[in-house]
Amino acid sequence: MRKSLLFLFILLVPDITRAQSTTAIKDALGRELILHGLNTSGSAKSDTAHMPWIKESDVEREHTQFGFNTVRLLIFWGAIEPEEGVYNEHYLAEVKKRVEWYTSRHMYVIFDMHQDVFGYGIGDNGAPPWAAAHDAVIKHLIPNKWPWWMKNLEPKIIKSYVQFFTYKKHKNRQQHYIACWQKVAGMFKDNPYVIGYDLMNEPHGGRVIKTLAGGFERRQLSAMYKRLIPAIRAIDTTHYIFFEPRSFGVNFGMSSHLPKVYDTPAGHPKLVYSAHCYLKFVDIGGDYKPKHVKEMPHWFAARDRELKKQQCPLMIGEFGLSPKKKDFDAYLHDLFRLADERHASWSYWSNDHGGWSPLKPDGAPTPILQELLRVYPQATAGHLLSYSYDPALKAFEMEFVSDSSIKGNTEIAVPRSLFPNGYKLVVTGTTPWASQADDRTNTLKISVTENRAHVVVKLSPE
Ligand code: 9MR
Repeated sequence: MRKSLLFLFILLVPDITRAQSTTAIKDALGRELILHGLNTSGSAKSDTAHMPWIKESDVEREHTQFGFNTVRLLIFWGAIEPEEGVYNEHYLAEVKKRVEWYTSRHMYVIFDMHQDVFGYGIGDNGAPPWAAAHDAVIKHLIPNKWPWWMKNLEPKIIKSYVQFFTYKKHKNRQQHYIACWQKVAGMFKDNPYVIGYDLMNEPHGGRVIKTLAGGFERRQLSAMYKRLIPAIRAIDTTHYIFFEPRSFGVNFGMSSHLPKVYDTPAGHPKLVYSAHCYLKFVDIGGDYKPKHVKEMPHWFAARDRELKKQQCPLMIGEFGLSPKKKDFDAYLHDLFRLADERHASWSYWSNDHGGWSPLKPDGAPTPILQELLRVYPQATAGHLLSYSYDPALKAFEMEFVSDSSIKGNTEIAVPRSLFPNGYKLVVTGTTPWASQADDRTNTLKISVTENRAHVVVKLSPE
């Protein structure tokens, strides 16, 4: 009896994983997309103009050398609406300029309405000072040398979050937040490479116990999304909406309590579930220890359960660690392997100068960059069944079912520096097929004429 139960379980498990892959982010041609890129950038939080450090040439480098097709671009409510009801048009124009550095190269932009510790003037960054529960810059009770997140325990920060999420009493705050998003959506709705809007970075409910126990996600966060999503849809019906669970605990691998999020109009959801992966306490300086090796699959298993409810693709909107930590490379390998199995997109935290960044202040790579350079299917003209990349062997494999009604090629990112002596390409399962390497963008285009062919693509060093 036991044996037969086990057999049944083994039979069912692959089906569960396969069910996840039926939902995908798609481009205008109908190709299934996988997004890889950087969070750009942490430094913008404290920059006086709220701008990332990058120049256009840095974007060009990401596009042509690193194989990234996406950026998660930080923007801030406090920068957009520094005074109640007054938008900073200059800031928005500067954002637009940077957006176009990416989108003119056909890289995708995800706007991340960032916040940490509620907002400017009170905690760290995000909301404008006028939206906080306390309107003066406060003297922090938590010492600066403590992990930054601990400031969330300060009473005035808690009160600010609680007021923001208590809609009935403080409608004004959310109404302005919603209007701020509508302003952004109005500016970018016609840019096809702005792929979506990440509604709120790492939502937090203020009261830690209530947040952990689920009340915050079940009621306030879910209700906020129910107001915000239709408001964005009134302006823009085409771009994806990226929504996050609460950050506290979920980032470590605990389960989220967020009820199913619905898009409008019903029946054509364009939603992406965007969770952050920071195993405890790797992100605040710990090494990648054997216990974490077990925790990583737990983090993904929690997301699998949530995706069964949410029924949409997964994005790992943030993950990152110091390259000085022991086994940082194993951490990233494990994360990428599990992400690829689920066809999850990702953006690394963060694109800055030094620290956890893939780049040093002089632009030279840190050891992180080497790990982020991967072969992956940026766009699949059909249904992607599986893909994997082994960084030790530099071996890539993907399987997909072709769809000849899609007027576009399958495109694979092949960062040039991975294959100094070139690579071998083997395509099986269909004839005829053709390939074309774009040396400028480091992408390999594969075209298949047959419909519903089960195509296998393998790539390895020459
Ligand atoms: O890495 C960032 C750290 O240097 C800052 O002090 C802190 C507060 O601004 O933010 C850290 O970045 C976090 C990001 O904003 C949200 N997700 C977790 C990131 C790492 O802790």
